[in-house]
Amino acid sequence: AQRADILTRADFPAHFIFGVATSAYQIEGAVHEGGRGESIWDTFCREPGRIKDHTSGEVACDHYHCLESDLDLIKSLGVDAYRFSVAWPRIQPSGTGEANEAGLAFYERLVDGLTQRGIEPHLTLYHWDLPQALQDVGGWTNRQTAFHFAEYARIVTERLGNKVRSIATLNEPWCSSILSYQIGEHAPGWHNTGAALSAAHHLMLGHGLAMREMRRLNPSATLGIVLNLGPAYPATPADEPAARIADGTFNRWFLDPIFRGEYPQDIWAHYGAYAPETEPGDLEIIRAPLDFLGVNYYTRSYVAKGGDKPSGAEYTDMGWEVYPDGLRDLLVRLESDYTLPPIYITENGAAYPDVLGQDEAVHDAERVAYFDGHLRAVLAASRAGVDVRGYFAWSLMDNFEWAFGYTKRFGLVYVDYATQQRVLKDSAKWYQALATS
Ligand code: GBH
Repeated sequence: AQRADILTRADFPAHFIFGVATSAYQIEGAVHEGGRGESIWDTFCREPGRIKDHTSGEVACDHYHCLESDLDLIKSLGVDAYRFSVAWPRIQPSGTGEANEAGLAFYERLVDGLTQRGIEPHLTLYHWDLPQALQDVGGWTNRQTAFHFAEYARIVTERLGNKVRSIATLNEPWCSSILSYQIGEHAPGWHNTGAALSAAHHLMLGHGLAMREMRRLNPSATLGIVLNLGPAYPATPADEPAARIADGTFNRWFLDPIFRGEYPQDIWAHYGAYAPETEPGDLEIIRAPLDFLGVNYYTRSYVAKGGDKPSGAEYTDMGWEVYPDGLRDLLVRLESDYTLPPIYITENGAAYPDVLGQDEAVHDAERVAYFDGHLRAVLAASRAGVDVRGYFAWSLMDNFEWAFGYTKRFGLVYVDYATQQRVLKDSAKWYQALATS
């Protein structure tokens, strides 16, 4: 539960920023407007059995049309920063060629609207909505996609580079490779380990190429990447080897190329014939120096042979264990194992089965406790010497939760999808009190 001693800004390092985050496909809707092309998520959502409630992001939170009032909503929370993503198919409807002016203009309105309200814009280039036309020629398994991504990054940076506080290349490349091409839970829904590792390599190559392009164009920009990370804990000493593999495939497979310019040898051997084809020079490109690392943390992995669960654990509506100490341990370990730039927690949050009460309120005490616990874990890491500069709650509002459709609610703000009414949950009020303390 939430502690009695209330967190305030004074507990955090000077200039620490509090923000909220979203992504394009999860909130925008308006998929046929402004010249937007199709993305792999439009296709995926039409395939039977892919999305739990058979929905899609076609309307979502209708943010595309509610932009001005959503900007006011963000402002009302008193936060310093807003993290959003740009939909590649709004900028290049078929993934290559001429920029689509209406797409650029939409994000320029968003960025200007934030700045006018005194909120820092933090832009993510790729939060999973690959143009379908690129998927038609193999998606991220096609090496050319990395070069197309760098071109897209150039277009966005030319227009918005001077107006945003930071640019992240990719959100969670583990999800857009392993979860998408091996586990098949996300678009394009493949079940092919070799393809997934080739996709992961091309995502990282695309990240490196985009970094190079954006640096050239805008040497003063603040550039980085967002990784989903989580420590793996062995249940018993006998589970240690399996935990090393879990850590290696989830964390080190991405961290090592980006921060050391090499793949982890134990996991390369573990993948055997599935290991990706690389070209000379790729890892030099991938290890481009970064200005920040974005860390998305939701839960830990608990590695036990019989699949046992940790005793006394609590779980969110996703079935993910609530384990704030994992965030502290992760940050401390990152700082000791790698030479890192400043860190931002770019996502952290929890789904709970919220209900809008007769009192027009949502009493989500569990979510408040989740945020409180994880912010304290950030503080513990910061006191242990980790350079954490900010925290973005996931998410600003309830939205399209990928394969779970609208069945899971992660928002600080409740969305009534029938009316598009937004209602501040108790957690939003709690976060607002912290941000304005
Ligand atoms: C983020 O992904 C996304 O960036 C965001 O768009 C999304 O809405 C949000 O999380 C909530 O899902 O799957 O049981 O093995 C987070 C994806 C979640 C993947 C935790 C790994 C580990 C637990 N990660 N998951 S499990």
